[in-house]
Amino acid sequence: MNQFNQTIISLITPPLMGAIAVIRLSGDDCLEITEKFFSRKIDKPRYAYFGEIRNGKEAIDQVVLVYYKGPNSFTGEDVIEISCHGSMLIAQEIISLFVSAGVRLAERGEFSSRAFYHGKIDLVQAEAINSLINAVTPEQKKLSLFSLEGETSKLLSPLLEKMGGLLANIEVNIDYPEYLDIEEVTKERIDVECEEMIKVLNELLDKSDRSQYVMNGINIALVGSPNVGKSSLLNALLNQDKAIVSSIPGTTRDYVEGNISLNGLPLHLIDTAGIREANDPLEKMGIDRSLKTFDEADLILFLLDASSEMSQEEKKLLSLIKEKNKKYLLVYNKKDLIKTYDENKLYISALNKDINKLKEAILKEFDLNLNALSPTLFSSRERGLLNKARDNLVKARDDNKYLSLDLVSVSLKEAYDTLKEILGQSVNVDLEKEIFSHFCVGK
Ligand SMILES: Nc1nc2c(ncn2[C@@H]2O[C@H](COP(=O)(O)OP(=O)(O)OP(=O)(O)O)[C@@H](O)[C@H]2O)c(=O)[nH]1
Ligand SMILES: [Mg+2]
Repeated sequence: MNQFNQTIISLITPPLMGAIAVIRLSGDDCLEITEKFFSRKIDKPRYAYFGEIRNGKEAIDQVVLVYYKGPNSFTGEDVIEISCHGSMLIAQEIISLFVSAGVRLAERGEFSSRAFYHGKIDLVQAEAINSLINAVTPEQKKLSLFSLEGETSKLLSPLLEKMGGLLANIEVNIDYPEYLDIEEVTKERIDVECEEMIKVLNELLDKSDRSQYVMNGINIALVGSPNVGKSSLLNALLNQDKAIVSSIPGTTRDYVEGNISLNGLPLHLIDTAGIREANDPLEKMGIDRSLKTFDEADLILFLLDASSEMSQEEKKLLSLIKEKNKKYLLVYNKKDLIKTYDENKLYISALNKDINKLKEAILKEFDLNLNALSPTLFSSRERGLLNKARDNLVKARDDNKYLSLDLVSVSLKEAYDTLKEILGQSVNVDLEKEIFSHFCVGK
């Protein structure tokens, strides 16, 4: 039996008291079942009906009800949305009434997965519903909306067309070598086309890498010797007295974290224990933790005291940072204590909250034009598949140098299928379950 035959129901607004709560039903018999409980006949789709939901003779609530006839609905099936008064008791009573009539409670993401199965949306759009719900910055919202509206999926169309065309031509060449009027697919053509497609995929991947900063934020570790002002800088950036500041070196032991939005870019800041040769076991543990933050950081702010020379220990720390191959900025704090400045250095005063130059430097380091965001494949699933498609194309291009057409076409086909998988056109069922299980109930 088709799993979609059964009508499902769920509250689609938060499970909290509010003015209105909305309950959604989706499935073939949702109209028939609703009419058992609704005080009026529902004869027109997309029309708001005001009436009562009744359990026998007893009224449960006055509601406004809209019927969407499939396929012109979110899921592609018949859908009914009931807006009742926002008491969870009322919502529960209505839902129980429908469940007693054979309707099943929807699972997480089940409305969206039905929309996907009925071809209303592709998998990129389905994932975007979730990221749109979770968006907290305008930039995250914008990227999610591009995907939901299908703009992001369109990025793949020219690639799929080109790859499909090349594959079809190769197949004809292999299958019908005797026909002279068939255009021959030369090694040169395969090489040129693969190169072009690899370039496009690399650009998509590069854009996708950068979108991670917008979607997931940037991890920034504040590191340096004790007493250089790391905790003061954290407080200045957060505009809050979060970390303890003192003139005693070794004040911070455990790391202290905080989040800010810098011109729409989410920053996750980690203030760490000052790094030095320490005897105190607690301080040593703190220092070990500081060193671990290096690995998670997208950017390391290496703080120095502008009023003193770089110490041997700091020089060692700097080479350690360089070894990690991470983005880093040398930040000279306590600018207020010096009189002459080197124009190539970045000076701040955490104490005086004189940190604008640092903010500018951080934005420059990531070079994200947040005002000109464009559609991007940003989820980890999409990024993984993009990478796989690119690797397969690289293999096809390399195989083309030594191997026969039929072997080259194997990797090319793999790349083609992988791109289709991004859209959900050749996806396996478990993967979809994995995607939709991250959704909230009611979506
Ligand atoms: N003059 C001046 N003093 C500062 C500045 N920033 C911090 N300080 C002082 O430097 C001392 C140490 O500051 P913290 O922020 O605790 O330094 P830290 O790097 O977190 O130190 P540890 O936690 O011990 O590693 C405090 O007395 C601060 O007031 C600054 O810009 N100018
Ligand atoms: Mg500190």
